[in-house]
Amino acid sequence: MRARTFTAFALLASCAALAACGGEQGSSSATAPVARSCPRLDDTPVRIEGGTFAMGQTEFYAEEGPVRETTVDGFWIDPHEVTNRQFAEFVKATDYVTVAEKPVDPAVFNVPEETIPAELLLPGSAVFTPPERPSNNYADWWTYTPGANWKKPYGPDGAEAQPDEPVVHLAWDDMEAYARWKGGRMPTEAEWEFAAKAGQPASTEQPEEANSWQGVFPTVNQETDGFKDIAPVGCYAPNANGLYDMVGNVWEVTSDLFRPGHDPADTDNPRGPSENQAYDPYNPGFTSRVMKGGSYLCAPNYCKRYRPAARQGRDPGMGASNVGFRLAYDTPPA
Ligand SMILES: [Ca+2]
Ligand SMILES: [Ca+2]
Repeated sequence: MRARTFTAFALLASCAALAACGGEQGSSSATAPVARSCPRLDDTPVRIEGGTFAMGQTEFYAEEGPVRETTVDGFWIDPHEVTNRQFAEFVKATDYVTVAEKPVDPAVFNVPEETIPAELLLPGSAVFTPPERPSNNYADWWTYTPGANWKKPYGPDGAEAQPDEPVVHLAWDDMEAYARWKGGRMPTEAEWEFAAKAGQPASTEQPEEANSWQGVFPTVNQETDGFKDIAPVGCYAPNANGLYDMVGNVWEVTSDLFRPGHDPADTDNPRGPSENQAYDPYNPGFTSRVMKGGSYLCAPNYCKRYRPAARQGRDPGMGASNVGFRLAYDTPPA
């Protein structure tokens, strides 16, 4: 198992990327919370026929452009984010222990061991902890929390992970291990975005049918979409491909390495940049993966990333309380 590849600084920098960017203030109208029904979903992967689509978007953040016609071959994809129930089946069958459940190797910090705060060496993960006062400093709302892991997504004193909620706090190695066991693989960014757009025009508004953040992030969470934190999968209407929560709820990690912007020439089943070309300005010195679609922390005043084209880099060495995934398949799973 590869050790977590973060420094204390990189931890915070990575967390910035989870909900980052945009500076303008705004607010959502304060309407009554919507009561959601969340039916138990079928886990059967959905066939996505190959096709060509306009990948990327240019109205929001530079890292999402340019828009270019992109072709993707057919594949299958999970209808919803991988859930705690599904991940628990994997753990039960394999006795797998996730990265967040293991002590941290001091060597990964690359500083004298005596300078490392002791709590950063305990097993744990990054948890969103809303500040009491408005802030534009991500360090005010991300906390490395010993004892946080996929079973305790809000930390040891928080609620238990619920079976039909998306699994979070996984590192890249954990996701890959699950994929191997399941007979699937991580989707490419192009596959994920093609499946998420589902032939619809590029969206520009905060969607009603997604778990995002209404109110002024990070202090006022109006919960008008029915959920303050993570929602079970399937509480919002599926997209035209029958896929749930592609936008919002939790970010979804893909197989592509991250760099800001798309290569305009790489349009036939693109798989992202090479390791030499990859670069994540929020996480310099590490090779981040692309994550897609925003999370329950995306708000109009801070992170308009509740869209299929939205993308940010994800430190592969550790998870967070708003990052999950779903699998793609080259053949229909048995
Ligand atoms: Ca919400
Ligand atoms: Ca999602």
